[in-house]
Amino acid sequence: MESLAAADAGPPRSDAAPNTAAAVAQGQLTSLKDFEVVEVLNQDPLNKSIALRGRFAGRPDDDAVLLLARKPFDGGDVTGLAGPGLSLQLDFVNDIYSKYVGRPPPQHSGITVDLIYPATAKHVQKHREQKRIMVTETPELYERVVLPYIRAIPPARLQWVYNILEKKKEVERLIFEDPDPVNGFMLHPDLKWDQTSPDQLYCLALVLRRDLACLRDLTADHLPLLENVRDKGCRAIQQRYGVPPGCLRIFLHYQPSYYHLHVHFAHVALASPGAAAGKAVLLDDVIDCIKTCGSDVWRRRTLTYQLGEADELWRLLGGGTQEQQQ
Ligand code: G7M
Repeated sequence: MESLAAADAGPPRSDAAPNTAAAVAQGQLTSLKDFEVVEVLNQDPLNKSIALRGRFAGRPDDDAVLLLARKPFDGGDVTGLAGPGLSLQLDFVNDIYSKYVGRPPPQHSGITVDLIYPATAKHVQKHREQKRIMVTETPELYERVVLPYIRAIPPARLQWVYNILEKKKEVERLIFEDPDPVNGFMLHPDLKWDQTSPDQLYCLALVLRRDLACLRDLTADHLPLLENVRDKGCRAIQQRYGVPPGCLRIFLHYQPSYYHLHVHFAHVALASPGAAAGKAVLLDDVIDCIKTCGSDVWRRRTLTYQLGEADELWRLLGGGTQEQQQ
């Protein structure tokens, strides 16, 4: 789809470019008046979200990815929502059943807006609707194809991680920190969570050490690290948000998007696609597997997981071949 907003946008304003870029970098964007939608990348009616590709006026070469999602309801504040502030327009009545379109008061009508700018082709691909396939990665495929792929990823992709670890960004969002250089980690709310309702809780633990890329690197040497992240992460979440360990789904992604070891803590009630089989591996299973099957089990195992068709790994792993064999 070309230029959804182009009709109203008028010619690009030459003064907008530097201001917009600086405002985005400094987190001072107050509206999207200079933003032009170029493409709807994906829509998810279930999660009430949409992913858009667009450009800012005066910056025709820089893509932006904009993720819009309706905020979940806050069950603690129902009187403010289902009260006089909610205006109703009838859709239909049938016997005892009726349906309306409701316009909530301003404090209940927010959406979350995630912006990636400037976005790389990888970001655009990641958020574009695509066919998913399952691939089976043998240890041999890992050594020959996946490991070289991981090693070739430019370090700049991890800049946001290093910004957190060096306390240059998200400092005020820090939930917990264990500064131990070997077993330490930092715990923050994940980008995906706006911290409004604890039953949508989603936190991310980033390990401090920089020599572990993903699940395949984990051995018995890392059991103290993994158990430390689990135990202290759970405790910190319970203290801060009142969510007990039994309500947490704690997992790693394989494949992850970012190859610096990190652990997801998500409320068990959250039906997130990232928690699906073929993507999430429970931290307790990672630990138990090492204990019961041996230190190098994650190097020796064949792992089956989902990939998007647009993912470079899919092509490198012989995209289509495995699918045709089914
Ligand atoms: O798939 P993978 O395991 O690599 O997931 C990475 C996680 O990092 C996702 O859940 C993202 O939502 C989260 N994330 C990504 N970025 C760029 C940021 C960020 O800048 N800050 C925080 N707090 N989380 C992020």
